[in-house]
Amino acid sequence: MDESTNLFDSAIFQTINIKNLTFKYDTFELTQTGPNGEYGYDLGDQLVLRPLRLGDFDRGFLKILAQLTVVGDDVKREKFESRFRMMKSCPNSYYIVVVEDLKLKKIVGSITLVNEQKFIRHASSRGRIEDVVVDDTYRGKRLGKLITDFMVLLSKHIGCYKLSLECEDKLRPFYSQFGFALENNQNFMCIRFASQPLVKSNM
Ligand code: 16G
Repeated sequence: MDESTNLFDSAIFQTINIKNLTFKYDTFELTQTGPNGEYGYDLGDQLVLRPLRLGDFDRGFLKILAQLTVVGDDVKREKFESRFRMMKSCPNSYYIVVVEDLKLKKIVGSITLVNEQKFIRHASSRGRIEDVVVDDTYRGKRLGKLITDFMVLLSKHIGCYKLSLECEDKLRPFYSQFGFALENNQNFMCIRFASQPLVKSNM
């Protein structure tokens, strides 16, 4: 693996019909983004959408996650790379897609789709949207909408029987535009273990 290694095979982008996105975007075109002809999408303004790469540690990937929640000062290069390798070794399970500003060589948005393999529902899989974040200074460019729209389409494409996420009350209108809805008689329940830091810290 070198710094250009993708978390998942970008060839899957060739098989996705982006005409099936919920919304229309000014620029959203399949393009080759990596040194070995890996696929991604040109979003205009020198922004590209592509799989997370090992080298994104140096493009501020963790800094952007820290805009969402705690990352932790202990997550240095070695820990990042070992977690990347672990995720990559689980086929069809971790899809992390980032937006890179090519001018600045900086990650400005990220979204994760976890594809949880199941025995139920004919041994299909359940998708979870996680860690949706767009750099504060890139707000207003519809990047949050675009990456979420894309991941909903990707989850359908890989065969998830359902897709879920957790969000604050104020974000419900945002996610409902893609079809997310509260289900009757279902609750999101959670335990927080005190050994983990609970408060946000700046990296
Ligand atoms: C939000 C995220 C979730 C993330 C959590 C982190 C979305 C849709 N939801 O709920 O994926 O894991 O924040 O907060 O992005 P925590 O560190 O307090 O668990």
